Amino acid sequence: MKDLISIIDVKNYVGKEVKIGAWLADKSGKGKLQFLQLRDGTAFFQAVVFKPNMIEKFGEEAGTAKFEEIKHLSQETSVYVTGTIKEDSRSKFGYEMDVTDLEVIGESVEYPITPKDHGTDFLMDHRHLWLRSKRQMAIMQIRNAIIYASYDFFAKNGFIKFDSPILSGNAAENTTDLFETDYFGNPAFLSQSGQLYLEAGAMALGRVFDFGPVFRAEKSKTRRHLTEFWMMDAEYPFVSHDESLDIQEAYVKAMIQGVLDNASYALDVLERDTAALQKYVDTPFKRVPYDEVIDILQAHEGEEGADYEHLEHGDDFGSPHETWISNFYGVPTFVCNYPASFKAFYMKPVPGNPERVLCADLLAPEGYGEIIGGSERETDYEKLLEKVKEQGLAVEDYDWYLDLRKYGSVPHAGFGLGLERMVTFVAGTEHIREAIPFPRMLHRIKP
Ligand code: ATP
Ligand code: AMO
Repeated sequence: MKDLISIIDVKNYVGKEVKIGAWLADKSGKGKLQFLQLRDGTAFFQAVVFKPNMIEKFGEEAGTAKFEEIKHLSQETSVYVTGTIKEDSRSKFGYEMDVTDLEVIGESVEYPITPKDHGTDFLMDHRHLWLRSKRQMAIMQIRNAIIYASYDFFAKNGFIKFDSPILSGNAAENTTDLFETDYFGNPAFLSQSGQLYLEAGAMALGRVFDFGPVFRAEKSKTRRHLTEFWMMDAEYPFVSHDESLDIQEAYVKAMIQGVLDNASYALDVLERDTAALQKYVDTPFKRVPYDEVIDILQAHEGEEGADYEHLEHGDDFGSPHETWISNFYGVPTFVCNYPASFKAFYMKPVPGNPERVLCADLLAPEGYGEIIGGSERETDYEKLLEKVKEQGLAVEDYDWYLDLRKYGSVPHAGFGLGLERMVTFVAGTEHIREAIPFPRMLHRIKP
């Protein structure tokens, strides 16, 4: 509607009378005063209704009736509120409104989510309403700032947006967590990653990126796993593994800076340590070979906080190892050159050490664990064919992918970043379920 302003912008209207479209998040008051907590998706703030002002404006009878109506408004009633903006140093937000008029748009029946504590299952069952809370609004604003910073980074660095398909005839990552569907009588799979298609894109268009939903039938109930999540995938030709890490580091820093610059209100709501975030932007990320990480894990085993299982060289990390490593370094850390034995078929071996591959996982600090997986890709047709066979994949499913190595194969690398893991880390929240509007997990597909 014309002439409405957003709550986040009220700082520009001090001393002026403005109109806001909002919902009533909470209300309190006594005697001649009512305090309304209003929200409009941009921010929350307080509007004050003073009965004598209502009477002065509307007359004794109508003014009293208006004040009584306001006093009895229920939570989540939608309203147009008109009033004068003033600075208020007592509130954290810094501004409030002296109400001169209020018009109800839509009434609200008894609202299930009251400003008291509810259990996680209850909140998840009411996700469509839970999203209206201040905390969820802040997390979604951070998600949005990350997405915009992402597009900005790719645009400024010469990447073309290249859309990979969601329905696919082959696995991209592994064959164990595929969602299968019926495609006119034949099996098809929901995409686990757009990577293989992006490699075709890179050979056609140069630097490419893709942002879309991916699906993994993860039977895990960790705080880091969803079955449907959004992945930022990028692929670039003529780039080595080390240069690829430079790109990833610059990308992650650009996203964090984008949130610091454009979502400061949300960070404030979540009480996120912004000095720590700024440090991650200003400090070089660490790059540590997998084998060195194993040595460090072994050396610290049994110490306080290091109660993870013993690992030998060649073993994969479990969640407790990842959490510990990610705390240990204090800044985002690339763990490089993992064993080929548990990594995907398309990764290129380390020259002179075929048991290790030119890959890296980026672990976020503060115990957040892996946020990016990336690698340099095998470019040789025969070696790639051998890997496909070795991992028990059907060669005929990958003929198109193998073709990419027949017609002008070049060194190339790329990575995939799980958006919701990035959001959880930057927002400083506990569980990945809050990082996406409607989370899909092992036991959750509704609402
Ligand atoms: P993620 O690994 O997080 O699923 P990814 O696709 O890179 O992403 P892997 O590299 O196979 O997966 O696993 C990395 C880490 O993810 C593991 O070390 C572990 O921390 C965690 N993880 C993966 N699957 C499970 C599971 N089913 N249960 C608990 N943790 C898991
Ligand atoms: P990978 O399998 O490591 O790599 O996945 C990339 C990133 O996706 C995120 N992620 C998840 N997020 C939420 N829920 C899950 N179940 C989940 N699984 C993974 C993580 C992870 O780092 N094709 C490669 C990328 C590439 O090399 O280009 C790939 O998919 O943040």
